[in-house]
Amino acid sequence: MAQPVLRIFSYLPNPRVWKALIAADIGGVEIEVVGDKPAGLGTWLWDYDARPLPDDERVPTSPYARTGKRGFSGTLYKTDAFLRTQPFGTVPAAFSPGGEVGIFESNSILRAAARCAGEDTGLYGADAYEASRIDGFLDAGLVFAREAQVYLLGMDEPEAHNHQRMAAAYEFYLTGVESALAHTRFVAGDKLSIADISFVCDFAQFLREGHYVEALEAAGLPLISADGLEQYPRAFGHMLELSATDVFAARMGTYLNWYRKGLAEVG
Ligand SMILES: N[C@@H](CCC(=O)N[C@@H](CS)C(=O)NCC(=O)O)C(=O)O
Repeated sequence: MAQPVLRIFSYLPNPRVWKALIAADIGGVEIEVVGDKPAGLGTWLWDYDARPLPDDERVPTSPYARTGKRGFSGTLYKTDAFLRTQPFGTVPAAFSPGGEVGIFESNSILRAAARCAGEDTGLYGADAYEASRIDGFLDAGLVFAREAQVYLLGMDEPEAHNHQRMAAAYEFYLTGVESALAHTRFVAGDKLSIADISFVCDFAQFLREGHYVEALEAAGLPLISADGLEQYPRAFGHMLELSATDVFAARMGTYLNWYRKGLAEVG
């Protein structure tokens, strides 16, 4: 088997990890994935050589003990080497073979996968201009995804303030993607690129707001994506179409089945 071009450590499954895996599959390169279910990652040593820690090493006096900052509450165990290579201390955390270079932010891990796969895939555009346009979509997507992260993490007790920010970010991002798709077959142009991959994975994750209808209702807040198919038909259609293709479905599995089922029921 070919040598992996990257190692990724993360909780699994994770749509942010799928981004790089889909690009790697298209490019015919290997990515090694190491991790555990979300609740399990608190018992792991976060490192290039990540591994589950035995109970007696998970103590407050451990030199690796750190307080979770985003999405994880309580203690996490991160090595100094992890924090040197991953300065924000987040997962997914990617590494060059051997662990010397840390790559963070799922969009940049996706870029790394596309770059390692080579230019022939066309995933990162044909020239500096196309690549930069693709970067623009990835940047806009990150702003959207960050808002979605705060919104979804707050679903225990949805707050009007977060909901308002999410609704504005959704409208801004979806309007842009919808507008782009009015002119080209794919998000950044006439070929599939990492802009499409990032969009599909982040957007599919955002749609999980639909799992919290009751919590939103209790807080008197509407589902932001409720009329999405009518409001942004190209963007929603693109996400649904691409996620059903073999290469996306191989990584995304049944993740969107609940959403497709809901659409079918509405008719
Ligand atoms: N925008 C980042 C988000 C990464 C992120 O925020 N990861 C969180 C988990 S969802 C994390 O690793 N938190 C570590 C901590 O709580 O210390 C990406 O796309 O990779």
